Amino acid sequence: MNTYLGLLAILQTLQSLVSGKLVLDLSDQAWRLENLPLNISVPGHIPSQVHLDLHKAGVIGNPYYGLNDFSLRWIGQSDWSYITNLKNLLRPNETFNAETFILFNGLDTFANISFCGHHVASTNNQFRQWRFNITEIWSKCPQVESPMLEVHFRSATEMATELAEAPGAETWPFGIEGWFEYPHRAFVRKEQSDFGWDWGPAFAPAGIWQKAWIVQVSEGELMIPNSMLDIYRDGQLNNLPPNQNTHWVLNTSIDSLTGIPAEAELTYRITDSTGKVHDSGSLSNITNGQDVISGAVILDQSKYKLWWPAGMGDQNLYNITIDIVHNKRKLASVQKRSGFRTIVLNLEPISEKQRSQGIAPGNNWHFEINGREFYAKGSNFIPPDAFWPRVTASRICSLFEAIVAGNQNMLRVWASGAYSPDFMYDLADEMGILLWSEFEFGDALYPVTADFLENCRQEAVYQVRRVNHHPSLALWAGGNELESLELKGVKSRAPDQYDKYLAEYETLFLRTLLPAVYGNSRSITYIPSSTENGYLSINFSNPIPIIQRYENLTKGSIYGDTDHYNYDSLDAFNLDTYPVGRFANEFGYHSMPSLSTWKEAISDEDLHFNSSTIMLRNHHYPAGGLNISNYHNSSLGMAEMTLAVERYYPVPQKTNTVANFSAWCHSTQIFQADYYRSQIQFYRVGSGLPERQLGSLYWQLEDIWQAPTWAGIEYSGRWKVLHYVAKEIYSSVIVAPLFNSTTGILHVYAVSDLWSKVSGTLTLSWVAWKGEILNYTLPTEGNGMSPSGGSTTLPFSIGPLNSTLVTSINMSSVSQAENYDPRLGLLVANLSATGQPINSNATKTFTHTNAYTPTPLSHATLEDPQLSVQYDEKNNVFTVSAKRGVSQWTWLSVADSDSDVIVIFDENAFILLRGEVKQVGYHVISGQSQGWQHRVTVESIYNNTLRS
Ligand code: BMA
Repeated sequence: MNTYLGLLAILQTLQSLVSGKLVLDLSDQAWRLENLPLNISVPGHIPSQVHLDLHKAGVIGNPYYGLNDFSLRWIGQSDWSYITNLKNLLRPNETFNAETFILFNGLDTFANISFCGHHVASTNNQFRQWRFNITEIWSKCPQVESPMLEVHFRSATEMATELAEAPGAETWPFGIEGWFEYPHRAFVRKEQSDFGWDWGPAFAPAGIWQKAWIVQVSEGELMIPNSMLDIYRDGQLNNLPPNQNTHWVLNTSIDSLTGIPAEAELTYRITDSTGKVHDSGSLSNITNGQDVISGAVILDQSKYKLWWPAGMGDQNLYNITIDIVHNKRKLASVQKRSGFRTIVLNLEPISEKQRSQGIAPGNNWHFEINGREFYAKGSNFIPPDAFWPRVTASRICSLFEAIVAGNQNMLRVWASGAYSPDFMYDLADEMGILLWSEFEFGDALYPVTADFLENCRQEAVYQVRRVNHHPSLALWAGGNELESLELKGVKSRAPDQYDKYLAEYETLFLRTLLPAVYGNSRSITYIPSSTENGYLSINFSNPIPIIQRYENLTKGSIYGDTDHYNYDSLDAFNLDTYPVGRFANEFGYHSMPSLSTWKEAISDEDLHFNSSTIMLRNHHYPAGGLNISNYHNSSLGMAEMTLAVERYYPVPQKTNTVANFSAWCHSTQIFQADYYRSQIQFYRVGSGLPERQLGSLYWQLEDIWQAPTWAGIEYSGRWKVLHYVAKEIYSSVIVAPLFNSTTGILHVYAVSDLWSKVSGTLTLSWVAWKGEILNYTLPTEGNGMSPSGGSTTLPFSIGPLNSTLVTSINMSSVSQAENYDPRLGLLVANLSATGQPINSNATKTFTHTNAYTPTPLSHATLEDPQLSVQYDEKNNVFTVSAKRGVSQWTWLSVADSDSDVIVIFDENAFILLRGEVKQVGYHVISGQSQGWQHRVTVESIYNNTLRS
């Protein structure tokens, strides 16, 4: 399916190019990549980047190996040329009166293009599609048979410095630009993390990173470089929840390289996935600006099935074909696959009705799909590779499978990487993953010269039009943490200049990007910043309808979404330190990748925790941000992980250094997962509290390379402990023990994100580390516990998309209680409930186990659970059991010798009680190693720390 999809995307692009025109795919040309001063001339490719081509030619080693992030910086700091001789290019003559164009879907970044020795153009934006008419130049070199096409790239890091140092260039207070490796990225419309980020390397690559063509269009023909399709409810306005009972509007707008005849018409044809035609006809309200033609039609809503995200219904998709017709002749045809849905980020004031339901005043900040509130469960997506041309559809497909398997329904595609390729949206459409998308601006303020703004506007218009038809597109945000970090930063660092920078911020993010969205889409919400307090007012009769709230807050009211990073691990499980808001769009802590993943990138002698190579691959600098005094202080990131492990878990003490390193890496992952679980369940409980919290997207889904980062999925595709734990805590119905350290009370909640009521029971048992269930009654508050044989069973019911407090236990009086049992280990909570999955009438049983450990494992007297694992060949599952004590963080893994095979288990990092037997399925995501199943190992945190 993956390769097929990749091909389909390319074919779809070409299809619109080919009919009736001559198209030369520049990927098929023989290219040279040259740097003559460095004496380098090797084969080049399209789409590609310099590092990839140099690696392919054997000039450099694997850029991801060891410290190549540093030693290969000369590549990003040099200029490079891609050169080819074009054969097969036709000469216009009397019978073939064609115009000739070069079309680049992406140039990274500062390119000077020449054709036949003549300058064509200079470019300065990685994210724009570049279209150049070279008809005149072509006519200027009549003798040349096979003209030379040259694309010369200037070093982006050097250009950034030049732009920043140019007379009159904008400046900002120190620290406003999040500066990781190379400075001045704000001047450059290039993937911002190419200059380094706290989770990634700084290669600053260059190249023709997207497809490119030469197109010859003869008179009367059209060539379509980009087009927009918008499906929305009649009367819908961006940012406002639409009426779900109105018909659909299909609006389209199509770009053309050559002039569209004045009387041209538009027709449409809609088929479902079986090819059945649903509807066809003509579009009305045609406007024709020659280089762009638009039209719209109302579609009967009863004819179309809705598109739903994963877990909420089917992903119904339709193929929509729009033809440009003139004098009954089809001049061009555009085909897009789309879906019928509304997705809105509701930022409206809390209504009286909501107030009467116990929701705190302020504003909403949650998503609604087809008019329904839902709990957004997910994570943040960063560029999956420092070199996009090698990101395949199958890589994305595998990540998306992990998202769906992980019970997630939304990804925030973080600003400051690159706009997602078409195949990524295609896969998301098919798999039901909502993509919160962002313009590529982040952790900086940006220039506002007329040129810069126009460059950004062009970029935004192209990208919005390119992807608007995808039902998975959930939102456009202006950039990353601009309001919450950047504007606040200016206020504290240079309060007297706040008004100036605020005005500049609004110029770009409200007056430039917002119209780019609203002018090309009625279906998608726009917010200027990923983390924000929403709007103060919205009025569509104003040219810029939104007035942002910023710090205009009323005490007791709740606004906006939150992010949360606290690297003092002492606070990790102190719920009072977590933000209370309507939606958590970022939160996290870093951890190490596994030994097998490290081995892919560093040498054996570097396999110890604080080896220089590992420390230098840790780009997480001290909490509170980077400044001159702590720049390159990588050890801090390492220390944060070490301290957290020592604080909460027994410390690995293996005598074999590599085994000990591996155990340490694993322990950092356990802390990370534990911390995220604590936050995710806290946020989910908030769905039933006054904050009416309706989303949590943790930082971050996956890795860009092998390094200590916030990721839950390693570069190799292996799941860290985090992804397994997130999968479990994102199950629809969960039990969540929340301990309030101020009051000393443990509140046990049941939470459900289903859309109808759920009822069930909760069984609570105190279990000693040796494994026996203690016959122990606890001092309780609210719902009293009625013990029977050591365990207590309590009934509960939860309303739709809500949480309910099942019981409260006063932990401060536990140790003083008369029947206190000093063997107290952990409180195990088992939930079993019945209810209806979303969009289904069937009844299903939901189960979930969670635990609360009053004493951190670092201070507990853990027992050897005597774990064993057997591969059950007949059922193709692993049978895991614990003979003795409690097994905490039970971890199945493939043997080191089988690291060629990458396996995902259906469950991992779970609790296993004494005598408990669990069957665990799996699937292989890549590689093979004969008979690996028989060598799978199982360990608990006890074994991980055991001296051996
Ligand atoms: C937030 C993100 C990223 C960053 C992450 C971890 O600031 O938006 O910019 O990588 O936290 O520090």
